[in-house]
Amino acid sequence: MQDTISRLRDAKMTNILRVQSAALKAIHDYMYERGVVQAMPVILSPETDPLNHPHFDASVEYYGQRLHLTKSMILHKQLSLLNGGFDKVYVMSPNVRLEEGSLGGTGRHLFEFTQVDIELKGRSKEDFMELVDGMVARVFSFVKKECEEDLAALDRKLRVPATPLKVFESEDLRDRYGDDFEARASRELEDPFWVTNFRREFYDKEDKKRRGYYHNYDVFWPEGFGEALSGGEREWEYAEIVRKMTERKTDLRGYKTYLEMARQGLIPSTVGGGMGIERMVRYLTGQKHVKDVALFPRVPGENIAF
Ligand code: ASN
Repeated sequence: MQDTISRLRDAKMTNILRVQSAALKAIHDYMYERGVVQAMPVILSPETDPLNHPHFDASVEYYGQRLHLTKSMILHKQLSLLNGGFDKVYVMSPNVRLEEGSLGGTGRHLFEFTQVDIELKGRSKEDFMELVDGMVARVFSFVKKECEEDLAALDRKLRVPATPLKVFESEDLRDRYGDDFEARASRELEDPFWVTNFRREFYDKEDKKRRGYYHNYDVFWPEGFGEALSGGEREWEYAEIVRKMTERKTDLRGYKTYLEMARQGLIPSTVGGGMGIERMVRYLTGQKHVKDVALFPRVPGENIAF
């Protein structure tokens, strides 16, 4: 309990929360100006992101229905764009991912966190990158201007990144830095940067003519802070979705409505991604671990005090 009390009383937490407030205001203002409508988060659903890596189940039974805590709102983002009246959406989305305890020490993982999750209909990955570059520049310049004293108290010198952010192919970085290219490039480059083409979830688009090439991407923070955002152009064709779910051993029975919509050709062609808020605030404030920017941190493998 003592740890919780010290955390809640820590003067540093004031500076961090002020930076976070400024960053969130900058994001909301920017989205509003760019005509991206805000949807509210869902927390329990019969269908959610399968997450193609090991984790524990987080679901409850309610009146005979199995409901999953949201791992990401990717499927909901896609379906929200069925509405013909808007073509850009974002959500401040809480995610619960019961990760294995081995991730507790990465500095980047909480098993409950928030991402600003964005999706655009009928746009390309270049359009999405342009939108996110603008968001990053806006957040950094606003925080730098508004939170001068907080940054000084945290001994943090913030550099407003030069945009457009650089874009690298993952294969090129692998050639240059080896298999550990994400961590090494994040340590060596000065500004946040994009990396394209990762084999990931079924919903990230794989090139039909060039199998094994994915039209997706991550953004990385520099100074070794690592992954900031991931996303991609999306699969929307039924046959591709089923093929990729099967390849990833995803249980199709968990995706009844989504698959039926895909079968009827209703999934719109979209592009998007999500940026972790705690990771962004960790970088803005220069903290060691994402738990240092959370009032009530949930670290993989650790007991929660409150
Ligand atoms: N938000 C991510 C995306 O849009 C998905 C995720 O967090 N797993 O691709």
